[in-house]
Amino acid sequence: IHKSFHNIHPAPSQLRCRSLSEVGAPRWNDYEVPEEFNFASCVLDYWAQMEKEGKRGPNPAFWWVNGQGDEVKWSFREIADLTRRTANILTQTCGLQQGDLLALILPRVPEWWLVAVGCMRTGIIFMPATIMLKAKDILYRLQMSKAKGIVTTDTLASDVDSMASECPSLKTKLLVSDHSREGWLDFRSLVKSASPEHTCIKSKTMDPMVIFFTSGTTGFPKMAKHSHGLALQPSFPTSRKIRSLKTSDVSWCLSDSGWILATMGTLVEPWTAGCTVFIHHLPQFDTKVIIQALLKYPINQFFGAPSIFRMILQQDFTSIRFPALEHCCTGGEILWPKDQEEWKRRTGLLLYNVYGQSETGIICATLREMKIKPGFLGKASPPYDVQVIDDKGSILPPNTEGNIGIRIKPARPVTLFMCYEGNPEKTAEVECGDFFNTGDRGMMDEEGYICFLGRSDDIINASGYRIGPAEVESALMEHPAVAESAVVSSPDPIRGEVVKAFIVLTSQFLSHDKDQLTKELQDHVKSVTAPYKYPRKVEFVPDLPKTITGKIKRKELQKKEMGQM
Ligand code: BCO
Repeated sequence: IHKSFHNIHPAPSQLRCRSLSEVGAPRWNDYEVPEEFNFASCVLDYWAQMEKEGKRGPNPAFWWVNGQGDEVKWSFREIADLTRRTANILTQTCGLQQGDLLALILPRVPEWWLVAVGCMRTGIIFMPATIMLKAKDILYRLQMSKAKGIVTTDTLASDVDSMASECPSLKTKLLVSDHSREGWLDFRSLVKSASPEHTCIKSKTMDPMVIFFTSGTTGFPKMAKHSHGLALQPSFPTSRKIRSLKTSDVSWCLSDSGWILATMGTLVEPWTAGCTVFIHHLPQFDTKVIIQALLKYPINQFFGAPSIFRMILQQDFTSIRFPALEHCCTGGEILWPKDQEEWKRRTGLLLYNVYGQSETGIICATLREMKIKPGFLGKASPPYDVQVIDDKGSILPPNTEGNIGIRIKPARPVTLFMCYEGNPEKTAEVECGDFFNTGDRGMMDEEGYICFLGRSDDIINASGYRIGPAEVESALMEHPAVAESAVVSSPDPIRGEVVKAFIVLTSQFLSHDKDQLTKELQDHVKSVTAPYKYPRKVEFVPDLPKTITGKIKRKELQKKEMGQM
């Protein structure tokens, strides 16, 4: 196990000599791909062994708090033990097998990490999703994926029960709760009695590991399927320099457990470096709680969407010093130069930008050792060769606007998604010559720094959430007041963008109070789909601009919204 890890993994400096003397010259580099890789056995079990040998230091590997005095601290050895137990629950008690799909819909509770790693150990493909999902969203995911299992909490269990008959593939339901529920396996009891003996599968690097649902302009979310190779990304020498994490670091990445940012930023990346993952349960986003946590705990690495930094800066302080904080990193949506300036002025800290997607992990980054260029994402992060391309896939010269593309020919990077599961058309659609077209517009300067210039399609990125307009329009259409709607992005000083709905009312609602109706429609969207998608802005219009064939011209509304018309 250790040999295979060190062959691909640059161990922390104090361990490097030992690993070199053990295995000879390392053969890893930014592009090399081992035939077999499993994050659980190659990385976590390695750190558990280092702990056993007294070579890691006393910091916990996992540190969870909930703000009400509850705290969980686990070492790597404890995580290894608990995730092996989880692996046994998944295979023996639930009867799941390598290649089966499991929906993982939990808030930030410690069990999320156990189930994710338990899946890695068994080859069960996990599908993280936000706890904000509503019944219909879950039904769609279960039916699309033909998931054989689901892990969730009391909040969603009754929704799942009400639709289980429509999901014939669903065989097993695991509940993470302090109470039991009929028809559900009780994870917390099972983990206590499960055997800690388990042999991790020998996964091929290109075997599937995880699926993220990701929104598009049309239709409902697609399933971006990733191999175990995704978990190799933080092992690559350049990626390690993004945050330069070390074993003594305490890293807090504030992402909902449903996004790729959680899988990478709260699990794979920090644990590759052997550092402490700090998690605050934070069921409701609260800026004051974040500030208090940064003041109270020895968090020295902080990662969150730009909106989170902007929301912190909205608080009433002229200057603040977080005692332990050294490095701040942000990504997931646009970061404005003024955010970086303001953060530096008021906290004394630099704010580093990274850029990625559910399909890719991190594509570009401003490494900790690089100079920050305000307004730029940073440079391509290997294994990605990132270029700005035209619509035919030809590379454009520096300082020319085009599509941000990732080279996939002659070789597809191991960390890039494998495909949109069950959707070869959409998978083919995002290929453009020798490149994967991210759908983002950008420009590269002479030094290789890339800047983000917006989406080429209608996807909305509201405070780091990727939202397909069709999903919101379809939710609105369920309300009797809505005859037609068009949903676009609208600029917002804090959230970067917000969802705006242009609505044509049905005749019986024309005389209704507009403020009341706005609130009613917002609440309606929150109740039928994940609430982060609700239109924060609503405008009632007599009609919508359309093409001659009757297609709504979202672009026209969008341009108006951006003040370009
Ligand atoms: O704004 P409101 O208060 O009216 O509504 C909020 C919530 O109160 C509400 N809500 C939540 N759960 C609910 C509910 N309503 C009904 N029932 C429930 N169960 O829904 C609204 C949620 O909106 P929000 O999350 O946008 O707003 P909030 O709470 O102010 O949070 C702000 C942020 C910044 C914390 C949040 O937007 C956020 O976490 N953004 C980051 C997203 C992210 O991590 N993106 C990264 C994706 S991965 C990636 O891009 C790849 C690579 C780097």
